[in-house]
Amino acid sequence: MDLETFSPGSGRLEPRAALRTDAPSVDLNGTWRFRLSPTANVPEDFAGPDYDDSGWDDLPVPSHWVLHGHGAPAYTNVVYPIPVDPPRVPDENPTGDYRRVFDLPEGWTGGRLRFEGAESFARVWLNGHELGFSTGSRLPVEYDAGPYLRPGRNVLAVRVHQWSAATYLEDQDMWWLPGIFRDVTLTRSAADVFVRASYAADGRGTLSFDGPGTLSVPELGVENLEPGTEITVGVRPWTAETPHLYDAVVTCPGETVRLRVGFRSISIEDGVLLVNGRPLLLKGVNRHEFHPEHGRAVPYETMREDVLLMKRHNVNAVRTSHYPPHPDFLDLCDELGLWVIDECDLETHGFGGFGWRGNPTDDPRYEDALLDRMRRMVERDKNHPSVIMWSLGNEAGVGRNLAVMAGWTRERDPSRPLHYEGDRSCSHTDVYSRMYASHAEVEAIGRREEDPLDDPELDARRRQLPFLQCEYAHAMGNGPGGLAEYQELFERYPRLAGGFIWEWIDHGLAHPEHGYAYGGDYGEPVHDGNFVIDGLVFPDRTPSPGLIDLKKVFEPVKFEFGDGVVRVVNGHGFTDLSHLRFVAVVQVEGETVAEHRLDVPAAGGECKLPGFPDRPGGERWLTVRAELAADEPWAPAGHEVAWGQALLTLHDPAPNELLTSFTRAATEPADGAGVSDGEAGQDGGSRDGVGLRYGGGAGARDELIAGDSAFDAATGRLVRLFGTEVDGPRLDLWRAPTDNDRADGLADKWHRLGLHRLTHRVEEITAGEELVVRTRVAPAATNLGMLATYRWTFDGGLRLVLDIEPEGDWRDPVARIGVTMTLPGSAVDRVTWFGPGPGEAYPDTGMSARVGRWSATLEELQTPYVRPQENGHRADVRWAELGGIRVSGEPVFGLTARRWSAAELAAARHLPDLVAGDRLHLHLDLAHQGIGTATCGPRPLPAYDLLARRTTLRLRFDRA
Ligand code: IPT
Repeated sequence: MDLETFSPGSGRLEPRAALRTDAPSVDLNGTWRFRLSPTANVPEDFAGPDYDDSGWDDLPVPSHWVLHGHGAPAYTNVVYPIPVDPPRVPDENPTGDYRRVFDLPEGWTGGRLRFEGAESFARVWLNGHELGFSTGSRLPVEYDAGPYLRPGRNVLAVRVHQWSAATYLEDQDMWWLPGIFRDVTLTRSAADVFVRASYAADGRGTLSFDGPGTLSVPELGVENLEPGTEITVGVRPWTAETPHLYDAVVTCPGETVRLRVGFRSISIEDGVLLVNGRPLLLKGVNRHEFHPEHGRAVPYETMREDVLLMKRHNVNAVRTSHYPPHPDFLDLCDELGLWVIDECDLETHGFGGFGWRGNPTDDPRYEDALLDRMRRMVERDKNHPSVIMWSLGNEAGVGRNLAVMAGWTRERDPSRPLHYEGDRSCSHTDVYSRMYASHAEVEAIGRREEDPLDDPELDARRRQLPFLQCEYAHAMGNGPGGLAEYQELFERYPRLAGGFIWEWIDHGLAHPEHGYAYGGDYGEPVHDGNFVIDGLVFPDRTPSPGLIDLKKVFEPVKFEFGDGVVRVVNGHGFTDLSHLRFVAVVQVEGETVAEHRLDVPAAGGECKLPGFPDRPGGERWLTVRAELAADEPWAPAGHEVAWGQALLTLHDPAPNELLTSFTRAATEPADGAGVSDGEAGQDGGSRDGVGLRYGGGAGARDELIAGDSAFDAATGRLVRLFGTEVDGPRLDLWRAPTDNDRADGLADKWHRLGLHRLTHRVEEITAGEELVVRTRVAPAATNLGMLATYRWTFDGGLRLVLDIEPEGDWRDPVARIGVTMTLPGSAVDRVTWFGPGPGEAYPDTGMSARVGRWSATLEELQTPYVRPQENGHRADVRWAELGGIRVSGEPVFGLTARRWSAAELAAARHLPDLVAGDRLHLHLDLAHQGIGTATCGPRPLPAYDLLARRTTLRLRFDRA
């Protein structure tokens, strides 16, 4: 067989719509017989009906064979895993032979064999007759089975080759996962229907259709509409916010087809993207099909979970990166309401490395294949109201074949704009699309002040197009940072139609040893590591902090607080606020003291707040929440859609008690034989040095004691805090680099400078009413340093004022400025704090954190990024209690608590590498470096760079 043919297939029937029909069908999913061969050169005798496959294995269909013990998955982003030599492919070409025996129902005649997706080159035989072959892995294909079906027993045989000429068209950034991974059916359905339903802003819809038979929509009183006739009816429009669908029936010869029709119109006016005449703001995500056990063979319930999760996090749009999804996914988008950019199964990114020489996109020999892919997508998905744009593909360079794809599509379906990002000239598209453009560039485009194209005509045309970011805010590891600033721009400039976060899910494959595997974990010779772990949800679909933040940033309701009033702003595009109820909650130090319903007008507007009770002590906060008033198909009543917070009153803390002086004592080393807290408390309690006590004996240590806390007299480090043995807070400037820190080049700079191996030198210790420990903190081999002066006082609690002063020419941002101390691991298992929570927050993330009283176990404080890295920092903490100690900020501090050190965190490659030690590592920070999204896109905005500067950290330690 010629795997190196440019032809997209043979023996196939014309592509048609995915339809629900009452035509009989036989579900051919299930257990098939399977054999894997290392090359394509295997006898074809297996296709015969009487072939003995008893020596083969069982394999489920749909599935990928590499996830069932045959061969292994491989991950590459841009580069091809085979030599770039189109259309040729290596002799080593994993080839899966499949056999399935089925019984034909009695009286059955005719029919089509339909494959929804096979990766990548599939030949099909029925009862020994070859029906044809097809490529285009994520697109359906049908063969006429009629002539070869037999009454009773039938044998279907399929041979799937991993590599073919078509491989060059499928270079998407994802795992290479061969196999029949979507459904297989034998169907007697043959109908193709194209319903066109548009909406005019005045409540009128127009309806027509192409296809056999007649169309009825009982709810609209439409009966037996003939093909090609257009009628106007009064309808409720379809939008992602109001996904009204009308059941339609097309009575065709031999079958009755059911469709759900949604009326909506997409247009572009003066560079603004409109739906039903109103501006559309896409709050989108890029969705790959992925399941940690099943790869791209995603179970229906999982697809549904994706849509529900998106809706519940205020996501309103999906780009089906970078291929058409399983058809059921689009049904769910119609039903539950998501705007969709449906993207063709095309990417040739690996040619970019050679200046795009030889790119199939510009190779006439590949024209048929590219057009074939576009046709099969458009024909399959043309009836979905959720699909509002067709995308020609992703990262496929530029070339003549794009014009062919676009030309055909415009003719076939003029109702939807075309999208393609890879051609900056926008020659074939109706929208200007970019990926990972910086905030500044997005703003320039919003103002229509972008840099011009060389060709003035094309430039003038592009300047009239709406703009969207088909990918932005790369959600790899900790992050993305900068979401709020992008959203602010999208909402400010009408030309900006929003965008799609990269990407929905971490593609971590379940792995017995690593937990979740990424590139390289299967021994791939060429791979791109954890670049495939860049999602808003973890592989098991637990929302990551990035998604929780995104929910806040995408909120369709905003609150503006004034004196005794709150202004509620409706940010929906197509609905008012009548589906929401509003609750106001007042909390003092995180304890609820009042709760009220607010009467908010359906259109939004100003709303008077009732008087709220107060009580002394701490902070009094008002939180207003918008929740669903009734169950929606995507979330139950009470689901929170948006919230806002305002500080009502701030009570000054009680003044300090009288100070206790520090006194010198000698004690045994800290192995439990030292001073007990009772003794230390008594001894240290005097102001005149009476308690000075030298324990003597070998290994005794001089201590400076105040109350029940003690410092090592030689190092000035805190060794005992209210009886708990600790290893004192010391200046720390480093964190386990995030993926974004690495991509930004900062992680390397920190490493070269030695921020992870600071040395501490005590210059002077003076003790009296105040214990002052002057130190110089610096890494080896540099003349840079930090003068760190710890000033301790004791007034029943221990107060630290840490002055930090950089010495030398510090140029690059540091990772953090704060202190790190350790406690016995057994002392702590839960942390309670007052401040923003419950999730992690860094300078340019954590928009979802709200002020309150929170409590979490140490385990819950860790964010399980698949590739371990800095995580779990709680920002602006007022106070935290752990292990009998209360730490307070003056006014706030950043809190991170772990059972491993930053060095151990940095060394881990997978989550199981992190093993709890016997110490608790407590980081109390003044500031952190921003996160940004440098793994793909801009580094942190300048405001979020943490430059070394003279600064002061103030903390208190009390008994909890
Ligand atoms: C962009 C790709 O379109 C996407 O598939 C993914 O690889 C993403 O990058 C990074 O995760 S292309 C990039 C060169 C901007």
